[in-house]
Amino acid sequence: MGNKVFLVALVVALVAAMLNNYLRSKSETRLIFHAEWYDPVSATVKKFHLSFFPRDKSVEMYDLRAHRLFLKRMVVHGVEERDLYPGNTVVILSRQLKITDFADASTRDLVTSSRQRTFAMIKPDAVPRLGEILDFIQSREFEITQMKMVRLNRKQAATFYKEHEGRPFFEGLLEYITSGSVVAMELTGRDAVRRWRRVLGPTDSGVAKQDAPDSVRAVFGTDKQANAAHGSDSDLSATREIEFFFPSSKIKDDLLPQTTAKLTNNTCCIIKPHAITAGHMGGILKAIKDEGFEVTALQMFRMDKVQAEEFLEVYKGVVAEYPGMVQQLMSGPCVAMEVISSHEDQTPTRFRELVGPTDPAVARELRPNSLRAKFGEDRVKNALHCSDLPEDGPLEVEYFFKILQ
Ligand code: 3AN
Repeated sequence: MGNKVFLVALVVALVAAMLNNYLRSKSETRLIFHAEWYDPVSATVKKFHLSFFPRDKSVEMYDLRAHRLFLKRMVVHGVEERDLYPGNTVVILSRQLKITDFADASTRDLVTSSRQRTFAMIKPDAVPRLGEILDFIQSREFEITQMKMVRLNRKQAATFYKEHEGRPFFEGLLEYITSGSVVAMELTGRDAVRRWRRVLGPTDSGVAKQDAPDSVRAVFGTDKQANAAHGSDSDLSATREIEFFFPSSKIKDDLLPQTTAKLTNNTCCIIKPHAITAGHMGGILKAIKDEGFEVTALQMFRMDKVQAEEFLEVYKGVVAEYPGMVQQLMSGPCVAMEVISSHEDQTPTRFRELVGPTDPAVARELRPNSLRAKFGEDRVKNALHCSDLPEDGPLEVEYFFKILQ
């Protein structure tokens, strides 16, 4: 009798657990994307359905050609919901997967509503305070998904501001916006167009100081013209303006705003993906400026495995962390910069000192004020790469700002 009761109870418990699991899996959010991976061994592009389960941040991959499960649901370190959108790449078990599309309508709705894009431009008067502005942007929960320092010529500026042609301030606006470097950015987030306009504040910085003292234009701007930053006024303008600075297909060179890299007497510095994700970009730029260096070119890149290996090739077989360094560099967006200073040919050596020892733990002991001491985690996630030898600087800057352009 006792055995019977026990058996019935066991069966009931099992059924209840199965039902619970079934109901949970039914109601659980699953984001599903089309993704591709180039398999160097078979020299073919493999196509997958990539699923992501926000509840436990696990992923699953289904091979679309072989019609079989390729990767059983598991938690993969470093893959976050915010990384999953068409056009981006994610690294799963050392494979760099390119997300090509949404695989169902609910994923499209969920992702597009939380990932609206807008265009922001930091104007010449505010570029010297870029670090502070990046902190401001990140603290307002915008993700910087593209970024490039450029200098507009008259024709490009007139095209960008064509809706203001004929207005009394048009000539002055062109003169001002072409007077120095600007930093163009794509910002992504929920309700990004409207929120960025609100964070910017009124057009006139004088009015902003009165009416919206916490806004970008109040804090960083001066007047109606030198008002620190621009923001798209609608979804349509955002698309046009993003395409103007970050074209999705090749356009005529004279229409594309050019990089500001000087290419000589410089050194190269890269902010690594982990430091960007951790929100250190602003802090790093502020520290570089405070120590008397100037960032004369800057651009966000997404490096693939071939590019990361090529760029880090000198460390192959020399540094034990080489494979980890490659993985880190291709794990998300990085920001490459050209750095100069008044020390001319001593810039690379002095900048290396500011960056500090390779190992952040050593840096914290020996050079607590160095950038790696402040922003690094370990020998691979050490926040920054910088040119080793003075002669490497111009070559590395050229790699990013000429070859990869
Ligand atoms: P917003 O950038 O706030 O949308 P718009 O689109 O009216 O303002 O003007 C575009 C840019 O033209 C402004 N950001 C500002 O730099 C410049 N501007 C607008 N109005 C004036 C003005 N009255 N005097 C000088 N510059 C102006």
